[in-house]
Amino acid sequence: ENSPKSIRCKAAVCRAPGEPLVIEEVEVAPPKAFEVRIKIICTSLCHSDLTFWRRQDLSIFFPRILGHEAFGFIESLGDGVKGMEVGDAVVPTFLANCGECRECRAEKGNFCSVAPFSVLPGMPRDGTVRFTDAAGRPVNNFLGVSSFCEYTVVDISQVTKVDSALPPEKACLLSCGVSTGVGAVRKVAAVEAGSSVVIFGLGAVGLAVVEGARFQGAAKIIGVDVNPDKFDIGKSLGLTHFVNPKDNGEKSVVEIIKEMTDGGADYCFECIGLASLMSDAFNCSRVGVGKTIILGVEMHGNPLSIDSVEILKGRCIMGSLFGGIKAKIDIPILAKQYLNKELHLDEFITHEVNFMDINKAFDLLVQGKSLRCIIWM
Ligand code: CXF
Ligand code: ZN
Repeated sequence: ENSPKSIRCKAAVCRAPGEPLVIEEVEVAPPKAFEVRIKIICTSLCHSDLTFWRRQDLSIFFPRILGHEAFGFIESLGDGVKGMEVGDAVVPTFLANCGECRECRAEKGNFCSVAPFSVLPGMPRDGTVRFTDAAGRPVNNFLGVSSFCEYTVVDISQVTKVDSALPPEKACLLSCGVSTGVGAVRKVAAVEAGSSVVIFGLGAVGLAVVEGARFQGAAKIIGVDVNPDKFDIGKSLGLTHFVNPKDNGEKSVVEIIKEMTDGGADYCFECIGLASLMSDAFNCSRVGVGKTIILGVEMHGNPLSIDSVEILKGRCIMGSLFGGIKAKIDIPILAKQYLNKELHLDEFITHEVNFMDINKAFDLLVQGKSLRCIIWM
C-alpha cells in the first residue's frame, strides 16, 4: 500500500521582502495524486528567485519557499504516477510538460495546459500548498517547485528524469537558466550557421545564448554588458566581440552594433529585463530578416514601445518562457550533448555553498559576482 507520511526537514523560508532567508524546520506533506516528493540534492539561484524575494508587491505570498533550479531523487510517489520510480534522478522545472495535452503534443510552443504557468502560491492541480511551519501555519509554494528545502513536492508534469551519469550540479543547471538561453537560440530563434547574434546582458541566460549560438555555428557573436569581467568567460564559450556601453562615448550601442554587423544583426537577444534594452536590441536587428527575442522580465514593469514603421521593415520581436524548451523532450537532449562534450556547462558554475549558507548565494548574485552558485543540501 502506497501511503507516504509527512516529513520534517530544513527549509530556507522567505518571510520578508529582501531580508535574509531563515533556516527553519518545516513539515512537507506527502505527494497527492500525480505528484512526487523529491529529496533535493542541490539547487541554485536564478534571477527570478531574486525578483520574487525582493519585490514588496509580491510579499503577499510570504512566507514562501523559493527556488526552482534543482536536482534530486524521487523519494515517494503519489497515486496515479506512472513511469517514475522511487530513486529516479530528476530535475524539476517551473514550466510543465505533461506530454499529453494539445500544447505538449504540438511540435511548436511549450505552454503545457495541464499545469499552466503560474506565480500563485499553490500547487498547479488543486491550488493548495505542501509546507507547514513549526507553528502549524502554511508556507507557500513557488512555481510548483520550492527547491530551497531538503524535500519538496512537485507535480509530475514538472518533473523530468535525467541520465544518472549526469553529475547533480550539471543537471541542476538544465533546470532553468542554461536551458532557457540555449533553448531560445535553437527553438525560438532557430539561429543558422554563419549568422550574426547580439546578446544584451551576459548573466547565465545571456552566456547560455552565447553557448547556443556557437553550437549553431554563428559567425559573429557580440556580447553587450557594462561589466568588463564578462568578456573572458564569454570568450571561453564562443563570444567573438564585446561591447561595453560605458566605453563608447558619444556613439549609441545601436550605432556601434549596426557598424559591426554591416547594417544590423540577424538575431538579437535581451537577457536582462529592461524595456530600454529591449528596444535597443530590436533597433539593431537587421531590416528584412532580423529577429529579436526577449528573455528578460522587465524589472520595473515598464511597457515596451516600438515604432511600428520599424517593425514594418520586416523585423520581428518575440518572447519566450524557458527558451521554448519542452522539458521532458529537450532536457535529455541537452544532457546527452553535455555528456558527449558538445555542450559546455562547467563554466556556468562559479561558486558553491552549503545549504546553511544559502544567503551567501543571494549576496553573490545581487553583487553580480556569480553566474550560478550551487547550493548543496
Ligand atoms: C521565470 C520567468 C518569469 C516568471 C517567473 C519565472 N522563469 C525562470 O526563471
Ligand atoms: Zn529561473
